[in-house]
Amino acid sequence: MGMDEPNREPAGKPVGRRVVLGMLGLGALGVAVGGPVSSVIAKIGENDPTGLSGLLPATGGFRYYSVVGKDPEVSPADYRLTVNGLVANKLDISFADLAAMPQTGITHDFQCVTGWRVNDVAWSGVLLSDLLRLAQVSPTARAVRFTSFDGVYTESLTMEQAMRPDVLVASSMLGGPVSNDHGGPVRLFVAPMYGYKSLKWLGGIEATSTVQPGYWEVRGYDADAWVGKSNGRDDAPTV
Ligand SMILES: Nc1nc2c(c(=O)[nH]1)N[C@H]1C(S)=C(S)[C@@H](COP(=O)(O)O)O[C@H]1N2
Ligand SMILES: [Mo]
Repeated sequence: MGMDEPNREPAGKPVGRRVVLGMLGLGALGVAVGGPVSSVIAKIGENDPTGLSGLLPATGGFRYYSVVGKDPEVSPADYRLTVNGLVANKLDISFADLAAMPQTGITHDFQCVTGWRVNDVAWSGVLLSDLLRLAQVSPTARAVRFTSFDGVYTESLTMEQAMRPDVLVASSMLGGPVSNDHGGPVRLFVAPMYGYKSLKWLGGIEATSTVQPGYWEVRGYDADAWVGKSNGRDDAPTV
């Protein structure tokens, strides 16, 4: 495994799934659910009021999270992204359309609110602000809602946050295409905020009049997920 290659957590590591689930007291649940261990950990870890998820073994790499049992699979050839809501020019664009737009690269740490962090991850893609400009967002739109083609996960940003130059509709990460596990072919990357803002398997962008709280936000996490400034669980440097 190369240095840049993400580790699937926890498979293939010396500390295996039984130990990890055991640490969380969830061995039986893991068996009963029968789903991917990563999604079990994601559910527990993100909802973990005890902080026990901080005891998960560090791998120095990403942990793959999905709140649904199975990763959705869409090839670049079949990929569509819609931009609609309070816009004058609705978009329904392909992977090739995105690739033909100006690309921006950002190298930035990626940090989950549960504590794991990957330093200096290379990302690239289209600025969200470019897409919103292309769609001619109405002045009445004060926020943006994102939907995943996993059918469940959602996220949101204020319009001001969405227009930042460090928010990407990313088609590349870690020096290659965004893998299916990481939310490919296209995911969001919200550099200054915790990982839960970086919605995977991006399918829809909707300009809305107000912030519509996303999947984790209706479950208690801050919509303003600035790393180091929200949730009171992190001492990382402020971006
Ligand atoms: N569709 C979708 N996007 C998602 C999630 C998810 O469960 N489903 N988890 C979020 C969380 S909490 C984090 S930390 C990152 C993890 O990204 P990774 O799976 O590429 O490591 O994805 C975010 N985006
Ligand atoms: Mo996360």
